[in-house]
Amino acid sequence: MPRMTRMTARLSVTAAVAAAPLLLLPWAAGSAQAHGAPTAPVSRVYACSPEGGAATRSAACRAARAANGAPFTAWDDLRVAGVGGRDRRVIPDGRLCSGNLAAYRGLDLARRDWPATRLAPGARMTMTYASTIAHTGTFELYLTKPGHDPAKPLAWSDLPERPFAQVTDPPLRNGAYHIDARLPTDRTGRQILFTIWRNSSTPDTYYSCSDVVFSDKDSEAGTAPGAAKAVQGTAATSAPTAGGRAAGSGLSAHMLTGGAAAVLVCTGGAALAMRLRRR
Ligand SMILES: [Cu+2]
Repeated sequence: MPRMTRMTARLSVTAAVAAAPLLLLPWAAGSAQAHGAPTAPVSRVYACSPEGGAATRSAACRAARAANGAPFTAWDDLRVAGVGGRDRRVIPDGRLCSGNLAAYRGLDLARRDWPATRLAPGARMTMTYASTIAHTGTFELYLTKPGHDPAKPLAWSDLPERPFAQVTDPPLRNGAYHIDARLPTDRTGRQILFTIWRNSSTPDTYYSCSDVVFSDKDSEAGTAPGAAKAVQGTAATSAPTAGGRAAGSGLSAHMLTGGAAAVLVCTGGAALAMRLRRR
C-alpha cells in the first residue's frame, strides 16, 4: 500500500538525517504521521481528500488530483519546516495553497469552482481545524482582498499584510482546534481564506486555502454564529467530524507516544518535505 511505502521512505530519510532510536517509536504503531487542516470552512486539501465526502468528487478536486498525480490522503500534512515567519519570502506567488510542496501542487489550480463554504460579511465565525497531532502555535487567518479574482493564481499581494484573526493555542476539543473570529464586513463573492499555522512546538508552518463565498447580509444563509454552510450548487461537504481519522488509531497512537514523539514525527516529515521540494 502506498502509505506504507511513503512511511518507509520517510523513515529512512529521517534515520539518515538523525539516527535517533526513539524515532522508531511513532511509526511502530503504523499510524498516519499527521497534524491538521481546516475542515470548516473546509480547506481544499480536506475537501479533495478521501474523507472529503461529496466535495471530493467535484470537478475541481478531480482536476487537482490529476495535476497532483495522487490523492490527498495526507490532508493533514501540508507543512514546511524552517520558515520562521518568512512566509512571503519562502513560498512563491502562485504556490500558496500547496506551500510550494510538489505533493500538493494540484491545490494551486486557479478555478472558480472549488468546493466552497458560504459566509456572511461581518459575522462571527468559528474555524474548525482538525488536529491529528496536537502542537502549540499561532493561527493566522487571512482573506483575499476585496475584488479578488479567483481565476488568477493566489499571490501574496492578494492578501492583506495583516490577518483578520490571530489566535495562539486555541482550545482543542474533539480532535479539532476551534478558532473564533469576526469576519471583515467588506468582502463579497468568492474569496480565499488563507490560514497559516505557525507551530511553536515544532519547526513547521502549515498552510491551507479554504474557498468561501460571501452572501448578502440579508440572506439567511451563514448568518448564524459559527455557521459555515456549504454553498449550494457546488459540492457540499458532509459536516466533517473533527478529524475523521482522529477517531481511529492514528490519534491515540500519537497521544500515547507523547509530545516529544510528536515533534519527532514532524521532524521526520520535514525531511521528506525538503526532499519533495528539491524535485
Ligand atoms: Cu505535526
